Amino acid sequence: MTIDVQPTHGTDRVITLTSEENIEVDTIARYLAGRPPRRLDSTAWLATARELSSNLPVRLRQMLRRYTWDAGRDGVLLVRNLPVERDDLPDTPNVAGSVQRESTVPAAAQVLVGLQLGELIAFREEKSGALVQDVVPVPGMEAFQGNAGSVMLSMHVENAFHMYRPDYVGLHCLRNDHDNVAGLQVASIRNALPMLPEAVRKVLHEPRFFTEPPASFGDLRSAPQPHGILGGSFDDPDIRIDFESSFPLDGEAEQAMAVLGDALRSARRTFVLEPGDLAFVDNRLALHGRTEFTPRYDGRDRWLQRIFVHRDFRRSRELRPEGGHVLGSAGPTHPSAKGD
Ligand SMILES: O=C(O)CCC(=O)C(=O)O
Ligand SMILES: [Fe+2]
Repeated sequence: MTIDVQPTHGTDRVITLTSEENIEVDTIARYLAGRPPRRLDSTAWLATARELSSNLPVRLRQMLRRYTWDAGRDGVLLVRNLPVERDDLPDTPNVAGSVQRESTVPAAAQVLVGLQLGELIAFREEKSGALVQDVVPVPGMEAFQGNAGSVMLSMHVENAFHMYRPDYVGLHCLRNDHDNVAGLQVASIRNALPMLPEAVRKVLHEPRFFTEPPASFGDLRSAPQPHGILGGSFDDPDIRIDFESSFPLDGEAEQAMAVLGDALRSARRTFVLEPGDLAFVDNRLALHGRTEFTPRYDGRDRWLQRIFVHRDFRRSRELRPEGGHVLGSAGPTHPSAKGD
């Protein structure tokens, strides 16, 4: 994190690996990356990764454990100084839907850390169901409200429409943008809540909103269920909203959503990630987005790799055929569906 054009904020959950710890993680990740079948989505490879993840440095495991106990006020965990092969790093991909399938050292390191938080999951309709996905700017998609764009990406809970949305979103920076201005933005309901009048909070807890799934999610689109934006504890609620695809069902709900939007904007923090930074966002407590940046499409553009983690793998079993890691849809299958 550098303090450059965009303000960069701290989080109360952060660990910077020492150079010894960096070497330890590098050694495990390098070994793992070479294990057959060297495929990130393979059950056998993941089984090896799961076992090796308990050999991560103890200080890192303690921080991960602390984060799963309580994600802190910001809902963000920042793991810094992970091994990235700066000199050997290939060009940043620049095609839509780009994913990682083969085990590389940075992807292996990210999977190792993620597996200490829970289990990796993906959605069949999104990024072709890959467990490690590229977040890169794509030519012609600059204005797209998704991770292929480079304009300001509006704040959202990841897959807010989905009942089994990720508990954690892990974003691992391999390269930041040329100008070092692209920032991951995070706004937690814990920081926003004190700004909300009680009457507004009550409305936000009621099922007076719905969230539309993207077209690629097929049949889920037909009947989005009304839901509360806030849920669970009144004093320390979960949050479920995507400012691009969540809608109020009445005037009062609309007003409450606007007040919430203002509070979240004030609570928003920006993290300009550096290569080797892995940020986790607690997707139950916080929204995320991204500031604007200017891609050059010269192979040196911003490149994050993304994983989704479920803390309780069992919960989503009904949508995971054969107990695998990829969630299908609840209804009939849509073999032609493509995600982004
Ligand atoms: O580009 C970023 O920092 C975040 C993009 C994003 O929202 C995502 O990949 O889920
Ligand atoms: Fe996102």
